Amino acid sequence: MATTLITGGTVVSATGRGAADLLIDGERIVALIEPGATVLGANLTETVDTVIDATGKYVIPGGIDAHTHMSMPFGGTTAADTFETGTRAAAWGGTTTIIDFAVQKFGERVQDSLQTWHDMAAGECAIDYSFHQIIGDVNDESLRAMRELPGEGISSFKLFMAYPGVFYSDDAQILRAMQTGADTGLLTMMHAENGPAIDVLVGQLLAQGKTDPYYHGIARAWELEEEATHRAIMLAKLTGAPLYVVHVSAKQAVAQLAAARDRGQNVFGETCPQYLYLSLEDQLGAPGFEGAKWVCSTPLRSKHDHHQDEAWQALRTNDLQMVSTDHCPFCMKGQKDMGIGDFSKIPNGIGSVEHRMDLMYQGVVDGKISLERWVEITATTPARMFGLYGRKGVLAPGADADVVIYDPNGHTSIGVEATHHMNMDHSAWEGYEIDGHVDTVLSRGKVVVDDNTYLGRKGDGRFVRRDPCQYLT
Ligand code: DUC
Ligand code: ZN
Ligand code: ZN
Repeated sequence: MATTLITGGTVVSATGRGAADLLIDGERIVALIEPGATVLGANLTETVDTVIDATGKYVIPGGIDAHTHMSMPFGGTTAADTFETGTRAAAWGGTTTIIDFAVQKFGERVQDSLQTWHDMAAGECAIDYSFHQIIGDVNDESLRAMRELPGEGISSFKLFMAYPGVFYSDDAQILRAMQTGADTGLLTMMHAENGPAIDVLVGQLLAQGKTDPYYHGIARAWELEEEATHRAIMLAKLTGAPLYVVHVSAKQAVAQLAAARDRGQNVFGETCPQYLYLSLEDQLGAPGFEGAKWVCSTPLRSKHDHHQDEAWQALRTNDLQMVSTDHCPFCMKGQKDMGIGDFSKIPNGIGSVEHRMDLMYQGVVDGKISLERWVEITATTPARMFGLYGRKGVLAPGADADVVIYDPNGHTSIGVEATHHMNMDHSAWEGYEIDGHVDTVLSRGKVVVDDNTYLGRKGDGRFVRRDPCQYLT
């Protein structure tokens, strides 16, 4: 097995930082050692196969993006990144594991949908991957099938309170699925927006001739995110189901989660970079049809209501526990443009899988979160939350050697112009400048990105079976 020593860097974990060398044997980390240590009288730098100099740089666990949608059929089209292109872009950006969503469509068997996602991803991925299971048709058979998921290495499932006629579950279905989830040791993930009420508002806005992308954000009012979040929390309380609310954007939804946590309930929330940086007015309200680039659900919120500040604050106080991307990219040409003249036909989704680590690092530079919290919300908590900890999310003996060497003195320009690697004809982040740079990325001991050169291969990434989720209160 080849040995690698990452030397001279500052190793950063969720709890601290310090000078240490990282010794890797094959796919695993074997030791964190004092810089310049000797083993059996020999200097390690002379005995290992490869030495990587990380002087002046941070050495962190590879990022885990726990919310992606590669090749997802949605909104009359299919998300533009495949497992091949999307995981390659993720690797470029310092993410070494994704957890994507297998989608059970209405009328489909859960097992068949999971197999479909395995077939789509197998042999295609540049980095390791796992799946959550979307239950899009809660019925007796799918509830039975949910009981098989832990045996398949799947420890979480997702329901939608939005998208009536597509993925939507009503309250009775949610209650039953949560009961089964609680009983089976599965974490319930929830898209919390009141879909039927949104559909009424969409119809009314369109009837008034309000067809621009901006009105996507008006129809999906924060009240309908707050209400659904509250309802999900109450149903979870009743059933004893731990609850994880995805893509939280409204400060009022954050407050619902915080209040439930204060009462001692096992509820958690993720937010996404778009809700920390972008707004209803500046992006969704861009001139003409431009705003379509930022149509996603939950939607971007008003910059006048301090949702962004509250989300950063919640990340600091652990009222929100982690940051994923909800990576679901659609091109403007041939996909987003289906909604010219009717915002409700714009496929919902933003592509960010490549930029999450950088965008969150900018939060460190800007004084919004600490360096340690950066590691925690992008790697360590996702690993714990979703049953990967020990193997992923930590630099410790026995863990997979998924490692990012991050250069705080480097610089990253984001956008199509700067040649991003996602399969998109635009970037939701065009022009963003980051005061840091992903320098080197190792996936299970193999260097996949080295100083702006991609060295990975499709098929290097493996499916990772997950343990039960670890609920952090
Ligand atoms: N929201 C999105 O923006 N895209 C995918 C699905 C979702 O809920
Ligand atoms: Zn969603
Ligand atoms: Zn999603």
